[in-house]
Amino acid sequence: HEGSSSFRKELFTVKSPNVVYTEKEVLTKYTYRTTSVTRDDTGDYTVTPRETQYDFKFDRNVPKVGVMLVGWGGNNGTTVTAGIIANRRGLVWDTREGPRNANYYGSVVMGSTMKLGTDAKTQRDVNIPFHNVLPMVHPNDLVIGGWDISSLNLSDAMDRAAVLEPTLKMQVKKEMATMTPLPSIYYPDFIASNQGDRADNIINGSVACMGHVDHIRQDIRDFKRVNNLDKVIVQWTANTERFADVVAGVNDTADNLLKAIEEGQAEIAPSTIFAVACILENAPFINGSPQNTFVPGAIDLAERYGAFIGGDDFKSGQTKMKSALVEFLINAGIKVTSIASYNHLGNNDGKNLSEQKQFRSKEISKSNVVDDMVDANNVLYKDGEHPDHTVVIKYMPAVGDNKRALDEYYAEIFLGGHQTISIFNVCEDSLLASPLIIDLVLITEVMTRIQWKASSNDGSATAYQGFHSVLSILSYMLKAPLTPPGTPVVNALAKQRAALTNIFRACVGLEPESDMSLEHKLF
Ligand code: NAI
Ligand code: DG6
Repeated sequence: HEGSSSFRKELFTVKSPNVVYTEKEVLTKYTYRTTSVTRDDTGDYTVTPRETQYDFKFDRNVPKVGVMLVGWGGNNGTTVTAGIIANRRGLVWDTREGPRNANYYGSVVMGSTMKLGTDAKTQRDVNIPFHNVLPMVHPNDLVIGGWDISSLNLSDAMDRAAVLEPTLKMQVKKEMATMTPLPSIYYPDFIASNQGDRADNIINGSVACMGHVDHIRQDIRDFKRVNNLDKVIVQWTANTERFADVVAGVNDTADNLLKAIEEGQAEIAPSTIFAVACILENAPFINGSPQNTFVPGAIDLAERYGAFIGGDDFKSGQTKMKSALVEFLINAGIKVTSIASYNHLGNNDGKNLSEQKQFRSKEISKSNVVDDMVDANNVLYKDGEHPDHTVVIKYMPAVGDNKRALDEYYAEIFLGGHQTISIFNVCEDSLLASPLIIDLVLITEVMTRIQWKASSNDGSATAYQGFHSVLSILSYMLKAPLTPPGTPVVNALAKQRAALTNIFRACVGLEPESDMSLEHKLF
């Protein structure tokens, strides 16, 4: 079992005139190389390689971080909490297949590696754990808290979720019984009516008001103070809400949104109230559900305060496979013509999604996930052409958290032939989502420690600043990635991972990962 302290040590130092280490920071001069393309009236392209110089400043000190989950008492909330406790204590438990021990499988940060470079002697790849590229918070060190409209303590809520083995639950029960979610805001119009019977832990009032924003802000402040934290990151892992209507004068700008909250407008969702509270409190806020929490006014507000936001909707199973498989098929020159995705599940998420408006939010976030891959291939697809794509979700209580996802990919191959690929994916949904919750926290936290400025050759001083408020770097973990207004959405999984990897590398002055391997080809 790996202790958390090792995460605070750096595994390597970079020897380069462009990289300077101080006690507190890594200062890097970085050349960002791109390719600029113009097209003239005759349709001919002119291609120009470009270089932009940036300075990056990375804070090496790993802070003490708290995570507050909205929907803490749900399946994801209880599973991720039990998982962190199990890892922290190095627990081992019996199953019918033998003993199992705590791990962080399914987390990119904790379970995957990155190629650092090539061994100077053997010319073989040197791979290191992802979490060792930059000094990061260890998930075992996270302090967890949060809110839920259900008052069950985390131990009883974990039993209700019915995800974990009894032999594991037994060992974390006592600690989890001491954890009780804070009361939350509940506007019944936004989640399914079938959730009403668990809403016994609520702050007064059933429409938006500034009192609710202030209440949540105070909760964050108290949590930070009581636990002596440097930073708090908040994630929405509560029920999927219906989409909010985007209405001019109500939620279209930051000022209108704040005014609408003051006036008690009925079209402001609880998740947007949490987002506003976090932005004002400068606590990064990530939306793990599909609804449009980040109405234009919320994004505008985040930009105004330079606060970090990210979303939407954890990408755990079916969509992750889809964004890898479709990218592969289309890049292999195979024309995907239809995708049929069926799900059935029996947990409380499935129950909530059994009502039309909440299902619709999920249908939207699951449906737009191959657009960029299709648009990128103008050999296979004409302008505006798109594969047929359907998404079905059914509530089947008997299967509990063991979600079934059945997918059929139908494609056109050489000379009018067809290829049909069927996938049947079964696993506990919350065991897939929990590591994503951890990754989102750890990566977001790193982003709070990176500063950049455009390098100036003329000696004029520009100030360091943070990344854009909308953290599109989190796209790998999210189904419907939120991007800075006007910028493209990338769903292709390999590209999302490359962005993550290469931004981390840039912070310590390393070139993007290259798979050219010329050292094995030119001799
Ligand atoms: P869940 O239904 O077990 O948990 C949601 C919790 O949120 C419940 O305990 C509920 O009482 C609470 N809640 C509802 N409204 C609230 C509010 N206004 N404030 C505070 N708490 C509130 O659902 P689960 O399985 O944990 O999923 C959570 C969310 O994550 C859902 O929206 C789901 O669609 C989304 N998601 C889950 C994935 C997975 O693989 N498990 C993947 C992608 C998204
Ligand atoms: C039904 O699909 C339930 C949903 O909450 C999903 O399980 C969840 O959004 C994960 O979706 P995906 O497509 O990433 O497996």
